[in-house]
Amino acid sequence: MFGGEYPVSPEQVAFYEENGYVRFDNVLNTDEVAALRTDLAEAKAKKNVYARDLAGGDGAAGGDDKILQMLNLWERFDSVRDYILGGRIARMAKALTKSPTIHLYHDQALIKEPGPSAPSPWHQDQPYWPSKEWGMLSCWMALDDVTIDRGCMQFIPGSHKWGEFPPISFEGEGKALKEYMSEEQLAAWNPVPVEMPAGSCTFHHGLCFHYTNANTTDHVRRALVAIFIPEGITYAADEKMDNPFAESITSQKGEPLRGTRFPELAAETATGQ
Ligand SMILES: O=C(O)CCC(=O)C(=O)O
Repeated sequence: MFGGEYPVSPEQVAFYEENGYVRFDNVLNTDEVAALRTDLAEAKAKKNVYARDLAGGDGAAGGDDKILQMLNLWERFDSVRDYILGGRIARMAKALTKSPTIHLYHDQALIKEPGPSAPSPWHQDQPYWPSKEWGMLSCWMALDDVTIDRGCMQFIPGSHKWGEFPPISFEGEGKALKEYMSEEQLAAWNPVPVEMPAGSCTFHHGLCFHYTNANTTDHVRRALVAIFIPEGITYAADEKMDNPFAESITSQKGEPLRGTRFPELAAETATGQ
């Protein structure tokens, strides 16, 4: 499980470059999805991972979370480790970014249970990351069939070309992303929801605006996100907000972003492929 290649076409690379996101179907088979679901359930039950309610609730991993976030499951759970270190999605990130190498920044499970659930507000990821340059990207893997009502990803195509905006609070405080946008950008506001079956994924650029609805269905919505660092990304240190991995960062400001918890996942082969 979790080995092998998923081919990325030149058209998909061009779509990603133009729109800031791209979708891939059936990247994981049903056994792989089942194994990852088992790890997420165990992580949630054990509560020994970095876990919090992104929407600001105080019941992290207690069952009442509106958006349960659990970080770096690859360090503790076998299937997530095989999924991440197996490199299938990292090599897809390498193809999309045309980078000679890909390092992991971190993974995160994002779970919206039926019942209490909140939207993930429109935001960019880049403001939360400790990198100076733009170009880091995420793979959002659906571990359930996702629809708009169940909290599938939605994107504003081309918004990754609009630069970096301030971080947005997931707790419903502070300004919404739209309040920072120009008239021209507001006129181009055209959200694209990406409904897809479990085992399919989207990749999105760290500047691409994205959003998910609250889960208003009777079924859980589980996603496993992996965040990647291509070449040419340096550590911004005090220029960015705090991050949960600051202590593991081994770079000095301005050096390539590297850390003890950021393994290399994909690299050039001897033949340059
Ligand atoms: O799954 C969600 O609700 C939000 C996902 C997200 O913001 C991300 O993967 O960057």
